[in-house]
Amino acid sequence: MRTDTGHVFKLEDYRPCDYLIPRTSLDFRLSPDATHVTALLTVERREGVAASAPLVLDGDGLTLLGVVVDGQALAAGDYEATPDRLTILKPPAAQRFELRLETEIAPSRNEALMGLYRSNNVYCTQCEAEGFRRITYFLDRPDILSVYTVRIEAPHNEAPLLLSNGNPVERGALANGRHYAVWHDPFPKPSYLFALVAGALGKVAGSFTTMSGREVELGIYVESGKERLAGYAMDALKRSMAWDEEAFGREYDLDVFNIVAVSDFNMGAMENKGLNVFNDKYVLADEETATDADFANIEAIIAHEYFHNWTGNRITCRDWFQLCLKEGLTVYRDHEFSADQRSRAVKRIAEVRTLRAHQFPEDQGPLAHPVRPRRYREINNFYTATVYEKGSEVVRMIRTILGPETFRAGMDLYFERHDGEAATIEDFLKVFEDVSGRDLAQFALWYHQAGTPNLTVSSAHNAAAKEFTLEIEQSVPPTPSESRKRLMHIPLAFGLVGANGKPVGWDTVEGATVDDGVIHIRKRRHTVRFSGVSERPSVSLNRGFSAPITLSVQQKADDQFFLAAHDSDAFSRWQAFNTLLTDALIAAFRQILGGREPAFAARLAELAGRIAGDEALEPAYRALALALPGEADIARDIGKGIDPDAIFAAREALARAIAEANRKVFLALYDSLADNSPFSPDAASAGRRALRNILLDYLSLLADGAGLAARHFNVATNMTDRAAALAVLAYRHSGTAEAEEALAAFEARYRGDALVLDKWFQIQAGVPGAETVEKVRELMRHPAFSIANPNRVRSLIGTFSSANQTGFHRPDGEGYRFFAETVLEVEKRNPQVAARLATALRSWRSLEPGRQVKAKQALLDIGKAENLSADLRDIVERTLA
Ligand code: 0A1
Ligand code: ZN
Repeated sequence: MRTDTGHVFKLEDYRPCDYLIPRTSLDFRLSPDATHVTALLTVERREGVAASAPLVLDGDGLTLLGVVVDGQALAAGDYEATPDRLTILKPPAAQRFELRLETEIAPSRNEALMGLYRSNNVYCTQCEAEGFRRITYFLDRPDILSVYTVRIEAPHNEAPLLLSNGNPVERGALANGRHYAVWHDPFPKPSYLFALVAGALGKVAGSFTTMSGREVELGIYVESGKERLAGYAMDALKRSMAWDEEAFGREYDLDVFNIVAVSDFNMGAMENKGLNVFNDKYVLADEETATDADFANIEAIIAHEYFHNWTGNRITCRDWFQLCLKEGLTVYRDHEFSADQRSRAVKRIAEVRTLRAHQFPEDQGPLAHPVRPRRYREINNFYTATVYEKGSEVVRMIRTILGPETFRAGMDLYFERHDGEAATIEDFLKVFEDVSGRDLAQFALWYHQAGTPNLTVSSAHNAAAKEFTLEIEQSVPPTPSESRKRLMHIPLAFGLVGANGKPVGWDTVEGATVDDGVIHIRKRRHTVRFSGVSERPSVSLNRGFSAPITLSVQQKADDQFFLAAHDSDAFSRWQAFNTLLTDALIAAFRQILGGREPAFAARLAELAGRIAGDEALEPAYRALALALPGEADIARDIGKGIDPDAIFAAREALARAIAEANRKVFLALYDSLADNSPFSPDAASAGRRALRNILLDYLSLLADGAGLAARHFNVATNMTDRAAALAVLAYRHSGTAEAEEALAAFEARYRGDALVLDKWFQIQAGVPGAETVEKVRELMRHPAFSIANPNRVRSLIGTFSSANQTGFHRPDGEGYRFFAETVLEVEKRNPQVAARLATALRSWRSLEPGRQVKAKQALLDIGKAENLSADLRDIVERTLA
């Protein structure tokens, strides 16, 4: 485990390396406890660098067996080796030389799951961000691009399959039942994209003909016997390949494209060139084992990793500060893909919900950082919602500002100008400036400045003068180490809506540039005057969520109700209803804290009923509208003095009020949505299931709710319905015979399938209330649970600490104590997963004082542990700062 050196990496310290490595040949003799790695590196001194400059290579926990330079073994005084660094003190005078390194590593003992490790008897690698240095010494940084040739040797019976990046070149049998394979990747790549997989796996084969007519062989490798579960992933891959050609003109470039699913993986998946490695959760699916949400995630992640081939691999990042260059852009691309494959409006609402749930709290708390950070201690901790999701929103805003054609021209220029390079955010912005002739300097603050901007908006209508006015003021809140903020360029899409629901036009507008339905906010204050507006319109703001901001709108509830029923922009219509729900929940929270019964306006529940039954709206949209803001969303909008029990009570009360007011409509709709047709994971069918399942959630609050949910569970023919019913039983009817029976039946049915059992862990970890912490402790002793497996840890401990507000934030602090102890237990094996878990306490300062003290103590307790990893120390110290 890498302990903290305290070193802070700074963007302004970037310097190109003195040396390059244009060619890398690797030879692996695989063995679980002693894998022998020989690296033959062609090293080139950069023009102008003195011959005396030492060559300093990165390592991490390596055992060096030998160093040879240009065929000569180095004498002891010619180099210095530690497990974490190899320095060639006096490299040869020639500009180019060959360095041969031998190292030995133990994949079976690698529990951090970085570098070369074993998962389920399969050898696999994870090198992003700095895992390659756990395999051999190297210039392990993304601006060192090298052409790799890889030879892998292993016993045939243990590892019949030998895969690496690029195209297969050669394979053959050796003595003693051993065999080998050679792979060559002609595209220069950084070390973080290196991959190797070896083992016994089942294969699903496919093929794709590219736009220029080349045949690409596709392979998805999974645990033997699970091939049937990879069909959806294969289909998603082919659709992704076709979409990238059509939407961005990007063609695949190798003869083969392989995906391997492994069961121990720190993140979702990894875009290694020509050999993507996936967490098996994002590959394996059928109706029996996967929910509709799982299918949608698989489609999105398969696409995401594939799209990295151009945005990340062909054009990579100069340094890790530029991570959003590949991640923000690739998330944007996968969002667009899913929007095209499914319903655009529904997809957009789901994206915004995710952004608000994960990125907003990050941006508003102690871990806030710019989309392109300027400092880091541990890069693993910067694979964040800000870099990914806000990074994607920034790309979307560029498209909004420039328009679709100019945006596409900019992307074309980006691919043309930077192919084969390690680029920066400045390079990316420059292509859009060049194609549009615009200055994006103020816009660039979206990359450089942390914090969620807020717009305060008020409106006035002067009937006599036929003038409608918007007063808009921007502010960007202070964030850690950035107390003063500069004014941003915010593209605010909007519409004026008349009493008949139709758009209201105007004659002239002054006070801001208004262009194609977008007000360009650039100053602190804008008074935007629309002339020729005779009737007072309702104003629909941030349509399509054109900018990742918060809005404080002085708007009458009548206007919100009107927009929730009539806004022609589907996103804003959803937003209007969601704002009404949030406002009602916050009011109820305050009533509860004041010792009163919460009360809700009857028209809110009525509107919920009307939306539920509105056949003009897609079922998936209706389901999203009916989903009440989550407890954490409500907490975020309240801001401080959070008592999660009061929020929970407010939310339950509103759910009950809506259910009671709409019992008949909901029941009739619930019955009419019952579906006996064969299962299909398509978006329309999934939308109908989503609507029916949210209706079940409401109906379960009424008489015989447990019975209804139990019947739903028992007759379910797919995992979406089964898991939804189980969650309803566990959350709302915990401890009843119905809930206990369903939980037991689920466990019995899926006992042998850890991935499915994760849902069972997850549902139980999410059960609201004080008892859950004990239940989670008990489940950690379940035979299917393993603290070494990231999926198990995330399902049980991650769900408890980041999604169970009342359980985790138990007033006596027991949730926090369990959390501190468990994070440290996970950290012993896997610091990266532990650090991610630890972010669950990032909003501790918004809690009410009693819980705040206890949460802080838990963080201090983690911080006191000896030999804390760099990963965990970084999170704990920033959270407490
Ligand atoms: N680049 C991957 C994410 C990823 C990052 C780090 C990892 O290390 C454990 C693994 C994966 C992506 O964006 O999909
Ligand atoms: Zn990515």
